[in-house]
Amino acid sequence: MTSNTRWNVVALVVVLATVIALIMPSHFATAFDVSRMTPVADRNIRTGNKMLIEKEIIEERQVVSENDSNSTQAEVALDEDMSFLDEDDGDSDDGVLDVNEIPVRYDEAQLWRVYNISNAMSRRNMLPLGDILESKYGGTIWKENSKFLDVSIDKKHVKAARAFLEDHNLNTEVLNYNIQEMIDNEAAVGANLTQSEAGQRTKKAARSGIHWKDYHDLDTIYAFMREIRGKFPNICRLYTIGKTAEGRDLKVLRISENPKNYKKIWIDGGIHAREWISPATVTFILYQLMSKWQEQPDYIRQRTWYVMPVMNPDGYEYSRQFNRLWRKNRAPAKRSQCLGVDLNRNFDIGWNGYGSSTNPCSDTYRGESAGSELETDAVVKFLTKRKYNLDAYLTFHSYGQMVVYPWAYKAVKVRDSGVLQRVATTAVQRIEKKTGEIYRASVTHEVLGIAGGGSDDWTRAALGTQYVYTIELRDRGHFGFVLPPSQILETAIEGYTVVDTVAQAIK
Ligand code: 0X9
Ligand code: ZN
Repeated sequence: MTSNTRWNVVALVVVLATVIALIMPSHFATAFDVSRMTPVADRNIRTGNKMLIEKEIIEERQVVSENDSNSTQAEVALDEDMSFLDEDDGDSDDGVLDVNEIPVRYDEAQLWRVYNISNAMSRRNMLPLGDILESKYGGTIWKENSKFLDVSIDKKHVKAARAFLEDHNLNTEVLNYNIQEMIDNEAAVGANLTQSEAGQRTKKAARSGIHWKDYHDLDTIYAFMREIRGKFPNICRLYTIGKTAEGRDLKVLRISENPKNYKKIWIDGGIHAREWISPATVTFILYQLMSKWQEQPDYIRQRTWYVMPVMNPDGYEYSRQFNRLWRKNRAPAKRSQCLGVDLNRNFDIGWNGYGSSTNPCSDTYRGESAGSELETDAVVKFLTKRKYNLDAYLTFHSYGQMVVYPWAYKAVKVRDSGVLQRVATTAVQRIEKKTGEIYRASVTHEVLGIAGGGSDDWTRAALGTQYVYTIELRDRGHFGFVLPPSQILETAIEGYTVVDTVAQAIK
């Protein structure tokens, strides 16, 4: 290029940029002037709560979503596989700035463990500690139990939050100094581990592309379920039991040689979006069940398995694309700009009680009413129809390394808690032999505190299922939700050990 032509190109770019800036001044200002945002907007960006920045944008958006709903109607009529391939992935292409689509970063945000929280919480006139750290210091609660609270604090609040905790004599340990670094490492390690055979992070190693060296997107997980159905058409059935608020399918795979007579075991994962090890473990369980089906013992083959790896697909995809620490689903609230309901507070058991929030901006928001969410409703209806012979309900979460059983909504044990404790103890002993990891077996309320609205308690109370367990997978707090991909396989083996033990316990 001659220097004359180069100058002509530069001049043309400058003129074009000026024209565009003149045509769309408000969009430029709102998109890039972060300093104009109020603290509330700031908080909503951090937590990924839905919020459009200007009124005119909200109006524009309403028109777009009307069009969207028309196309969704048409898509529902498609054949199951096609509708999956054609589904709306939630990406809007309308050029509107939506803070939900700005990836949330956690640069130099710290992860803390605060001890002796029950002392602080029992003081009169004091909000629960978690609420204060959330609302005043931009904290995100990772884990709360009777002994400690794990909370991440944004860089800009670290100093003030530390002073607050010191003022209240709350002993605090820093578990991690840079959460973003941990998230970046998780992605980089996954990419490296898959490099040798696949070339890149999500590249397919087999037809569905599934493996357990990295975490996968929803498409890959659903493709894997279809792949299993395709390989075992006589014993598998793939259900779409409902749709999410963003139009994604809710999928369950049934495996059975005799659905009418065999005892049933339900397994789910991904109720909480950020607990990525859960869907990874549940897909591994599927693989483990099916890879040597013919050689499986009777206590595996003579069961009907229902497996739902991702109960919260919208939240899961949101946590992959925009906010690694997102927990809830992505349903809009009626009277708030904040999005999302904690599905494990939305079931109709102790819904109105302790351990959940009525605030739509909270991470433990219980929803408008019990069973208000599409995901909850779909699972409740599906399971209720199949309650006969439903002997086990296993739901995978993270983190904490625990196998817990009802009740969680009240400080009481189920009448056969001795049996549940014994089977859980067997499972944790077998885990220790296999991988050396220590899991704890216990009734839920003793180790995790009281919380209503859980899927586990609901299944036990409403359907009378005997072996109801919530399994909190790895780790014990070092990486928390951001468990390195190098630990997926061993953790998944631990999950499978619980499944195998429970299947054996069923008579
Ligand atoms: O609080 C939860 O929903 C679960 N812990 S997590 O950190 N994965 O969110 C524990 C669920 C135990 N059961 C009930 N609370 N019903
Ligand atoms: Zn969870």
